[in-house]
Amino acid sequence: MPYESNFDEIYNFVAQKFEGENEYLQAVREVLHDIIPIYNANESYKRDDIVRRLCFPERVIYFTVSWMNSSGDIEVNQGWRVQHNSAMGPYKGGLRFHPTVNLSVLKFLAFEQCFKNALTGLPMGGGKGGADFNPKGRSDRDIMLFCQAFMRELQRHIGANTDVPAGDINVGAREIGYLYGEYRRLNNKFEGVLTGKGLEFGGSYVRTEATGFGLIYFLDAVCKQHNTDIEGKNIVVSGAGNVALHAALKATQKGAKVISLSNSRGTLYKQDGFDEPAIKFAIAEHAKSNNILTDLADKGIGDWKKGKTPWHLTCDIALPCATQNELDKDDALTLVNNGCNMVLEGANMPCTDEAQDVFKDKALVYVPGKASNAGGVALSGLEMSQNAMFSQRNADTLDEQLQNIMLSIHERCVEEGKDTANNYIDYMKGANIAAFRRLADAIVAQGV
Ligand code: NDP
Ligand code: 2IT
Repeated sequence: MPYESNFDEIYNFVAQKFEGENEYLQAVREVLHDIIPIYNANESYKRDDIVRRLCFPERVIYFTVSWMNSSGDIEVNQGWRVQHNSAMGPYKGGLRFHPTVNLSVLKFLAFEQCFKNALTGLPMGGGKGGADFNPKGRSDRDIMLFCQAFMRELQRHIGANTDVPAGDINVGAREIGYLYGEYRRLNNKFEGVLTGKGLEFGGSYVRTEATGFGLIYFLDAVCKQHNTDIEGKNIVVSGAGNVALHAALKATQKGAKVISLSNSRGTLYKQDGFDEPAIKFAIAEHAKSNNILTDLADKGIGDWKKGKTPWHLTCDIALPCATQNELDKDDALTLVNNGCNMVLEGANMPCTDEAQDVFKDKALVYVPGKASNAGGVALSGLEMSQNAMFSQRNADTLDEQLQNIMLSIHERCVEEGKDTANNYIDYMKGANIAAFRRLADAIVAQGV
């Protein structure tokens, strides 16, 4: 029987099942509003109960990581892999090591990842994993020992055609190398089971840069759409990791002024914008340093504002690139009052629901991460196809492919999110609907 529904009915059902999983429910809410009208208008979506099914991960894997650190002490951590949906391809999504990691956080990330991956147009399902391990201040040896213990558990659940993890917060090239080495030793085979690998063992050019660069390619498209240019704009960036630094680099190369970077301890402010050498220094050193931003401040590059977030700074464009819910309603109001007119997410779900309401209310350009940060996973998809062919494409070709993917995501968002009457593009709505149609069609085609 075709099954008509509405937001309250579906949301309450999900909220009751996953009580207390606040981040997960937030991510579900942000999608449901936009996709329910599409669902109700489609007989096969209703017949197959697509929306409710999409709100449940296909599989959640939990494991304990008991490991011996380099001092000989036993440590115990919790590890997960959430395999949300595989209708479009192998589960695909990063691994996060951070003390705030819990099931709700990983479920929200896996859910978002399904929509993001659908937007790339590549054959990838969605998943996410990680552990509550805090790598900050740990020796390289401890990081290696933890990665190996984590992979000993994870390896039985993944594979090049099953589930392909990658990096996320605190999981970069070094960790992917250690994880991959352990997988290879245990399984005695080369396969593209992880992305973000080193260039010497199946990695892809441009994967490291792809999320940040892709964000700026998307920003370029947004600027064109709104008859403006990135050149000369003041940009506030939060975070000082992979995404933030590569976004800052590309924006600077395009003539914008990036006036901030930040981390969990504070903000580095540079009124006339960081120059390319400073950002390149941060990129080269950030994996080795405990606080690359205070290192820069010590070199006389910028003012270190301890304990401050960057949202009080006057800017044209804000790019939150650190973590979920880092920008709340008050921050949004401050940005708007200071003249900011575009917010593009580099991180996953960095703006709270209330912050998004402010942006919508003030008709700001607001782009959700599932669209604007999709460049990273898109390059991961290209790494998978290179691995499948035992080949390696050159950097220029891949950079061009990345630009084309970001442009096509932008186009799809505009098609589905255009509100002609009010001359406004609702990028969240556009991204949700474009992704949902692809996901829902894949699920319907494969039967219940
Ligand atoms: P990194 O580990 O390289 O950098 C994370 C940055 O965010 C650091 O500067 C870190 O500061 C800061 N940060 C982390 N947690 C917090 C917190 N609770 N409060 C304040 N600052 C925090 O991670 P990435 O750059 O890879 O990831 C950043 C965001 O981008 C995440 O939301 C991730 O999910 C998303 N993303 C990443 C992709 C990728 O390819 N890497 C792809 C798409 C999205 P500190 O060092 O002080 O902890
Ligand atoms: O959030 C994300 O898209 C990522 N962390 C990258 C996932 C991937 O598989 O490359």
